[in-house]
Amino acid sequence: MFLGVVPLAFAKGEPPAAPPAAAKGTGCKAPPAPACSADKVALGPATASPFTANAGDAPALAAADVNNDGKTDLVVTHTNGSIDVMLSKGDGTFDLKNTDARVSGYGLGLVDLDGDCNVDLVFSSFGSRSVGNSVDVRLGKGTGKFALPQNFPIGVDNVVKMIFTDLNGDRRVDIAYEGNNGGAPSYNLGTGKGAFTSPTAFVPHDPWTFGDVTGDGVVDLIEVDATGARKVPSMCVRANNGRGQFADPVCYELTVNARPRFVQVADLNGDGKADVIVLTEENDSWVNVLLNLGGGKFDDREKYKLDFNCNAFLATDTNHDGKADLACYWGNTNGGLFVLHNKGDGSFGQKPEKYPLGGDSGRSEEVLVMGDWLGNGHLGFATIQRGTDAVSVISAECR
Ligand SMILES: [Ca+2]
Ligand SMILES: [Ca+2]
Ligand SMILES: [Ca+2]
Ligand SMILES: [Ca+2]
Repeated sequence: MFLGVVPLAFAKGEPPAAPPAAAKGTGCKAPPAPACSADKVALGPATASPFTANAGDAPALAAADVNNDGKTDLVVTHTNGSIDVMLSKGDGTFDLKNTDARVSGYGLGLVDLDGDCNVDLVFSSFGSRSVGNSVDVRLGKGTGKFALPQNFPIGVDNVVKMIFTDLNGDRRVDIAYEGNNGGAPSYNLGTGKGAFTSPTAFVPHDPWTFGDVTGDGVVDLIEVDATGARKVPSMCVRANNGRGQFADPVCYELTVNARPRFVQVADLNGDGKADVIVLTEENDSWVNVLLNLGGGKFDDREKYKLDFNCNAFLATDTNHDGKADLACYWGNTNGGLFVLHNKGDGSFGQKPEKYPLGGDSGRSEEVLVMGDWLGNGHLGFATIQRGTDAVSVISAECR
């Protein structure tokens, strides 16, 4: 599991509750208008942005504008229990501040929980100072600083995946997660004030995510069942009844019989219906595209063989045409960031663009996040550069 899905999940979730009249901060401003047309945008080259050295491994990375200046910032967790807040300077470099915390896991999220327009920080705690099976919430002040932690019990230990979205249609952000140390994947509903209620297990097949594929305005549970209960791996929709309870699965067989690794939900053909993309891998990697026909019914229309592997995989609109593209990070010496451009109808016929990131991550799953590092309205990418105490940042520049 990796945490690269988290920022994308923010984008797909319902917005947090409307800010109170006396709200401070400017974080609810619209993002900067694109400074140039998509054909003038060029990604890269990758630059290394150092984080705190010798703070242990950096398992998680998240991106959001934490000081409300229109430029996306980064947060990195360390296995020594501390957190780096990296404020974007707007030129592809960052101002770094290391804060003591009690983290060392993959559970990290940046999301506005209390609707004050300031991004808040959520992280799982484990290790010697942890409060077991819990997350810490630190409410953002909109300046890049965060209030003291509030601790909330969750259903698992050792979180390896966290998704923030609204599961019960009350426009308050909820948290869903899974761990690798026992306990079923669960969710806690958000109160809209930065707190969470008690955990509810929902037991999905892996990989899983959320997206509104039935078009009723509430996110459904999307999972890939490769347990052998079905002949071949199948993408399954479990419709949300609007209260965070999921119906029995309705499944669609994939045409590639290989191990599912990642699932993403995004509109690929611009018809307003959320489509599903499953990345499967055996010896070869395949992108399986399932277009939403409406009412939660799917057509397994296309599959694409990749000549590379993916340690992280995102469906994301890179050129502002309303149709999601695909991004894959392969942490291999021959690897890098690969972007597959959507032709506009949900097909991916063109050769992927490759952006070298340097080094071998040596991991099977990695983190890939997106952000407007320059404040120019265009999204670039970032990932952790293993072994160098740095984040690799690819900016989207207007040329
Ligand atoms: Ca910022
Ligand atoms: Ca907040
Ligand atoms: Ca909610
Ligand atoms: Ca669609």
